[in-house]
Amino acid sequence: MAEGTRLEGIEVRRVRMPLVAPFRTSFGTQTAKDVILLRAVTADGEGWGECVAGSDPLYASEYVAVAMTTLREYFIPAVLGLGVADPALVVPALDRWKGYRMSKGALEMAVLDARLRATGQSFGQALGAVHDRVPAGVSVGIMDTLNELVETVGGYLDEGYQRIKLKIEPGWDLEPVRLIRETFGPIQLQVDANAAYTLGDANHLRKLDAFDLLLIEQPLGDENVLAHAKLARRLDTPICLDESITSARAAADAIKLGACGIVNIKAGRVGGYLEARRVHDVCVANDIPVWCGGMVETGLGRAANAALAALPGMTLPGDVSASTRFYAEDLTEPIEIEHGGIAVPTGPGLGVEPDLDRLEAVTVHTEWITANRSLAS
Ligand code: OSB
Ligand code: MG
Repeated sequence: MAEGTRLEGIEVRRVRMPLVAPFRTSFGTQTAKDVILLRAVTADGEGWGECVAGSDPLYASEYVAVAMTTLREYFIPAVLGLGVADPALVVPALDRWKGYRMSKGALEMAVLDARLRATGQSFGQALGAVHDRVPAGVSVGIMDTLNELVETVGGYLDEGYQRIKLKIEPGWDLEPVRLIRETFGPIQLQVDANAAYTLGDANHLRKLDAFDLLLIEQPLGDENVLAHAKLARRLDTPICLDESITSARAAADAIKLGACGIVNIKAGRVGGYLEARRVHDVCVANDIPVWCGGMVETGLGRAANAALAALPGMTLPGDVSASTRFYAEDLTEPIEIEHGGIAVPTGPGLGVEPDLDRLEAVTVHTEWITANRSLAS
């Protein structure tokens, strides 16, 4: 017998959340976050999923407009066709369609949340969390000036953030890193290049070894796994992969090749929280430290990430930050930083609730899809 009750329909909601400040990375500048929210309605209650795809195909090929189409045309009908709200069946039911892991993961998250709310279990309990709070870390975008960077990082340290991640790109790397290290001393510091370099930059990247960084994240292209292994042999700073790790199998292969000493886990990138747990397990089995990445989530995804970040192998601080890092007003009660940490929610499912008025205010489109019909508004 399958685990779960009847799945009655899925509401697809596209929301647009303004950011408190532009977030610039090597692949572009974001001023608002387009989010697809999925509400799975079952005979035993409902659950929420958040799709982390970006507005444009810049971080990954998957992006909001195609994710909407793929969900509507393929994934939601297939999951509704299961008839049952069983989280373990969602991603397997979508296996014959390539890619679109963020959309698949969002559907699984909605069904998992519904299931857990019905059974009274939290995401943390379901995933195997072993901590009730996790250290807060923050990802800091590329700035127009070094002064602005120092001020921004200083502000985050004052708020209690335990670890700073600087976005870098050619032309914004050695100088900002040196300045932050000199200004703030022995803080936990790391960098993220979002695939902005090539193996030809190895001698340049080696200069980062002088700054005692925890890691350098995804210096080379997503598919350049072997090149990361070559680069790793030329750097003292450990290489952490983000974009390249799209599944537990990809993690196992990259580790075997020597392409990374550390892995960033994002549930959306690997196709859901259940696969994220498997990536974690592969890394732990290989003595590879892992940490929880972020995708500028609303409070819903942020709550799930806090649970994921509390797994035993998550030995480095994640991009787990407060709601205020990106949003003046979140969709849920604000996720807060307290004594440098974020509490892992303990209530059923995600343990946080969307504020329905706030949700309405930022919604740009809603569709309600059942097994035999679809209504758009
Ligand atoms: O590479 O980690 C990344 C945000 C959007 C897309 C990619 C990345 C990021 C971040 C993390 O750096 C942002 C966060 O804290 O949510
Ligand atoms: Mg990254």
